[in-house]
Amino acid sequence: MTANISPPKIVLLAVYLATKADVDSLAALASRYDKVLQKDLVLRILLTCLPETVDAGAYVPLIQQLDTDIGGPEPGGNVDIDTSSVDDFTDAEAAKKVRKLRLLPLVSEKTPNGAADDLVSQFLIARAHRVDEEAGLLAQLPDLIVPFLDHSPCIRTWMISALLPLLRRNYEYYPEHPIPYTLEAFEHLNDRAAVSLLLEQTGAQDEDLPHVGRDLRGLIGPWLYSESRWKQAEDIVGDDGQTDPKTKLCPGWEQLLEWLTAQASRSWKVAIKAIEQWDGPDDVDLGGFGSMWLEDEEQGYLESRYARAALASAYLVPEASVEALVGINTIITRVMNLLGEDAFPTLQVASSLLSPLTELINESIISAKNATFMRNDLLEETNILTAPSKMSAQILHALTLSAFILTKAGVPCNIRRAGELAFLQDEREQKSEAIKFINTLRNNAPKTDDKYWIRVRNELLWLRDWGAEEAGVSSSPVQLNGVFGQLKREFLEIECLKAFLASGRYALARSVYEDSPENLLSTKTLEDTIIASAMNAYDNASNPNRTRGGLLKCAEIAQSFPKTLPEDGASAMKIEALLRATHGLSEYRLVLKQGEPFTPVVLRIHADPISIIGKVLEQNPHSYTRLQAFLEIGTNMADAGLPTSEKSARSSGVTGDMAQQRALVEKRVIAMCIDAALTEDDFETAYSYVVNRLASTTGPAESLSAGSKNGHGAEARPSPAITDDYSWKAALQAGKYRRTARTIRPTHIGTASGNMDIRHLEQRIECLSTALRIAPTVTLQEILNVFRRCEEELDAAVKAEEEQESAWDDQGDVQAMPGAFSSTVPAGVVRHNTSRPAKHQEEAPMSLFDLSRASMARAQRNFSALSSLQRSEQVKDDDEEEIDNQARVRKRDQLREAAVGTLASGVGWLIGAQPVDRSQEQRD
Ligand SMILES: *[C@@H]1O[C@H](CO)[C@@H](O)[C@H](O)[C@H]1NC(C)=O
Ligand SMILES: *[C@@H]1O[C@H](CO)[C@@H](O)[C@H](O)[C@H]1NC(C)=O
Ligand SMILES: *[C@@H]1O[C@H](CO)[C@@H](O)[C@H](O)[C@H]1NC(C)=O
Ligand SMILES: *[C@@H]1O[C@H](CO)[C@@H](O)[C@H](O)[C@H]1NC(C)=O
Ligand SMILES: *[C@@H]1O[C@H](CO)[C@@H](O)[C@H](O)[C@H]1NC(C)=O
Ligand SMILES: CC(=O)N[C@H]1CO[C@H](CO)[C@@H](O)[C@@H]1O
Repeated sequence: MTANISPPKIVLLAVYLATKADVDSLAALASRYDKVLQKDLVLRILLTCLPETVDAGAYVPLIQQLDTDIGGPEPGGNVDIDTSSVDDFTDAEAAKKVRKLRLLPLVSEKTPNGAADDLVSQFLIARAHRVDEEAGLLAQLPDLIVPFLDHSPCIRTWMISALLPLLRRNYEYYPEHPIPYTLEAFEHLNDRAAVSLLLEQTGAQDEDLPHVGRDLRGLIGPWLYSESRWKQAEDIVGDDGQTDPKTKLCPGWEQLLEWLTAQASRSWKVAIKAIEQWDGPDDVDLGGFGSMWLEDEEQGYLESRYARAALASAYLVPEASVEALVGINTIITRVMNLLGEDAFPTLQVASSLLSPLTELINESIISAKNATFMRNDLLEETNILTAPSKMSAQILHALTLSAFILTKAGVPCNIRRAGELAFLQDEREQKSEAIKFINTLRNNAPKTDDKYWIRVRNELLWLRDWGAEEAGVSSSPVQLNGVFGQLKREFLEIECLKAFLASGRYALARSVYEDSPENLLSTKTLEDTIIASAMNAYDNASNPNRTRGGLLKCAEIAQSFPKTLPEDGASAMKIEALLRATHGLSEYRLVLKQGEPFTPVVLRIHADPISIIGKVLEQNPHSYTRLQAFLEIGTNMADAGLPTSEKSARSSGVTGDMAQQRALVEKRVIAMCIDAALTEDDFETAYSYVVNRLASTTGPAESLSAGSKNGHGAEARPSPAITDDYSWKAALQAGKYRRTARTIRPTHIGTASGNMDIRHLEQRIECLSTALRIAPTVTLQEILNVFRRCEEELDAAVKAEEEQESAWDDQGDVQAMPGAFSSTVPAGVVRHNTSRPAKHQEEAPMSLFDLSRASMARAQRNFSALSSLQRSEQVKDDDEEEIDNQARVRKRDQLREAAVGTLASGVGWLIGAQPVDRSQEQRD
C-alpha cells in the first residue's frame, strides 16, 4: 500500500477493480485519489468496465457518493487497496495503457435533454440501457434508478414514462408476449408503434376482458407522463389554420384514441370495456413513482378528445346486440360524465318510459347531409356527431334506444343502422324495418297478453317521432326525426291492428280501433284491414273445416267488430258465404294437385272455383246424389264473390248481376251432378235431375243475358250474353245415354212399368226434348239428330212389343184372366193408341229436319210452352198406376207432337202446309 502511486496507475487500477466488480475498493480508491478519479472518469469506468450483471445495490452507494460531490472524507480510508495488479507496470507503460482505454461516453445523441450537464443522470440512463442490452436484466433496473428519483426530474420522468411501461408490459402484465425491443429502442419508437405495441395484448387474452382498464391506466398513463409527449400545434398542424398554433397537442394521446376507435370497429367489446373501466386522462397508475399534474388547458384538451373518441366508438361498433347497445349506453354515460351532465337512464328503463326526446324536435343536425359523419372523419373537430356536447350525446342516446328497442324485439340494429334510418329518412327502408319489427314481435308473442301488444304499439309509435306527438307538439309543424319518421301514423296503426288480429287479440283490437273515440283509423280503412286480416287467416288455413284453425280465426276476426262489420252487412255476409262454401267442401275427399290435399286458399285463388265441385264429384263416388249440398256450396261461392264463370266468359268481362250468377252457378252444378251420375251409370238420377231441376227452371240459353247489368260498362258497347251452356249439354248428355248391364236399375218403379227399354227410351226422349228447349239455335240440328234416332228406336221397340202382344192376344188369353184388366192389360190397351202418332211421324218428310235456324228458334218456343204441360203431368205421375201409364203415353205423344208437329208448323210456310197446333188438340 503506497501513497506514491502514479495517476496512470490509479486509473488502470480503477479499471481493474471495476472489471473485477470490486466496488468497495474502487470506491476507496476514488475517494482517496479524487483529484485523479474525477466523477466523470469514475462514471465512465463504471459504465464501461463494471459487469452489467452486478447488482445495482453494490454500486448505488458509490454513485450516491459521487453525486454528493464532497470528495473529502475517506469512507474507504481503512480499506486496504491491493495495488498488485498495477505494480509491475512502469509509469510509462501505465500511461500508454491508459491512452489505449476506450471508455464509453456518458452522453449519446439519445440522452434526454433534461440530463444535459447532469453526469449522474446521464450515467444512470446509459447504464440502464447497457444492463438491459448486455444482461437482459430490465427487471432489476428499478434497484438502480429508484434511489435517484429525487436526483432530478428527468430521472423520475424517464423512470415513469420509459422504464415503467416496458417493465410492466414485459414482466408484469404480459410476460408470455413481451415487446421484442430493448429499452433504448422502445424509448425511441414513434407514438403509433409505441401505443400499438404497449396495447398489443390488451383484450387478446381473457374472454371477459378484466384488464383493459388496467392496461390503459398502467401502460399508457405512465407512457404519456412526459413533457416530450406534447407538441405545439404549429409543429403538427402547419398553417391550415384549423387549430390555434399555440395549443399544445399530444400526438401519443391521439394515437391512443385511434387505437380505441379501431378497437370499436374490430373488437367492440375491448373498446367498450376500455371506456367502462377507464376514467380517462386522470386515471393513471404511475406505480407510486410520481403523480400526474396537468395544466387546465391540457386536461381540457385530453378530456374533450377522449369524449369525442368515445362518441366515435359508439358509431363504429358494428355489433347489433343488446349487449353491445348496453355497452354503448355506458359510453354515453361516460361522455355525460365528462361533460358534467346527468346520465340517461339505463336502456331497460328508458325503453319502458319512452319519454319524449323533445330536445331533438326540429333538430337540423339529424339530416341526410350529416349522415356522412357517422362514417367519416369521426375524430375530426368538424364532425358534429362526435362533438363532445350534450346535443350529440342526446342524438346518440336516441339512436341507441331506438336500436335497442328494435334489437330486443329480434330485429338486430346497430347504431349506424339506426342513424341511417333517422338521418336519411328513406321510406322504403323504414317500412321494411317496421314490418320486420312487427312480424318478429308477432312470432314471439305470448299467447295471451294484451299488455305485450300495448307496449309494442307504444314502441312503434315512439320509434316514429321519438315521442314528439306525445309531447303535444304535434299540432305545430315538426320535423319527425325518429327511425320511422317517414311512415304515416295510419300505416303503423294498420300494421298494429293486423298484428293484434293475427295474434288473436280481438278485444284489444276492438277497444283500440273501434271503440276508442280517437278514431285512429277511418271506418273504411278499418273495415278493409279487418277483412284483409280475416282473409289472411283464411289463406293460412290448412283445414277447410270452419270450426278449426285458420277458418275459425277468420270467422272470429270477422265477428269481432260489430260496428264496423255488422253481421248483416255485405262484407260479413260475403265472408260467411266463403266460410260456408269452404266448410261444405270439408266433408269430401279432395285432392287437386298431385297428392296435395285441398287447402282453403286454393278455393280463393282458383280461376274457376266452381270447377272444384266437379273434382269433388269425381273423387267421391256417389256424391252426385247430394245435389242440394253442392248447390249450396256453389251459390255460397257466388255470394262470396268468387269468380263464377269459366275463363273464357270472365276474360271477356262478363259477370252479370248476382242473381244471374247464382242462377248460372246452379245450372252448372246441376249439370256437373248429371255428368257425374251418368259417369257412374246412374241414369235414373241423371234423368230426374234433368226433368226436375233443369227443365223446370231453365229457359233458352240466351235468356241469361247480362244485358246492361254489366258492371264494367265504361265502354258503351253492348255486353255479350252470359250463356248457360251447361244445362242443355247435360240434358243432351243424358239423352245420349244408352242403357248397359252396368246401368243402375231404378229402385222404385211401378209394377206395371213393363218394358224397361221402352221406359228408358221415353226418358231419353224427355231429356232430349229438354235439351231442345233450352239449347242455343245453332245446336238444335245436332240434338234433333239424336232425338230422331232415339225415336226410331222407340218406335221399333213399341212395334216389337205390339207384335208380341197381339200374338199373345190371339191365343185368347185375355178371357182367361177376367178381372185382371186394370192391373195387367192397360199397358197394351194404351199402347194400342200410341201407334198413331208414330205413323203420323212416318208421314212427316225427312227433309223437315233440315230446318233453318230461324224456324228452329221459333219451334223452340213451343217446347217452352210444352214444359208447363209436362210439369203438370209429372205431378200426376205419382197417382194411380193406370193414370200413370196413360199419362206417360200421352206425354210421349205430346213430346213427339211437339218435336215434330211444331217443327212442321214452324216451317209450314216453307212447304205450303197449313199450320196445325197439335198440342192444342191434345189438350182438348
Ligand atoms: C349538418 O347539420 C348542421 C346543423 O344543422 C348544418 O349546419 C350543416 O350544414 C350540416 N352539415 C353538412 C355537411 O351538411
Ligand atoms: C319546429 O319548426 C317549425 C317550423 O319549421 C315551427 O313552426 C315549430 O314550432 C317548431 N317546433 C318546435 C317544437 O320547435
Ligand atoms: C299460419 O298457420 C300456422 C299453422 O298452420 C300457424 O302456426 C301460424 O301462426 C299461422 N299464421 C297466421 C298469421 O295466422
Ligand atoms: C269439423 O271439426 C269438428 C271438430 O273441430 C268436428 O266435430 C267436425 O266433425 C268436423 N267437420 C267435418 C266436416 O269434418
Ligand atoms: C206453336 O206451334 C203452332 C203450330 O203447331 C204455331 O201455330 C204457334 O204459333 C207456335 N207457337 C209459338 C209461340 O210460336
Ligand atoms: C185411351 C184412349 O185414347 N183409348 C182409345 C184407343 O183407341 C181406340 C180406338 O182404336 C179408342 O176407342 C180408345 O178410346
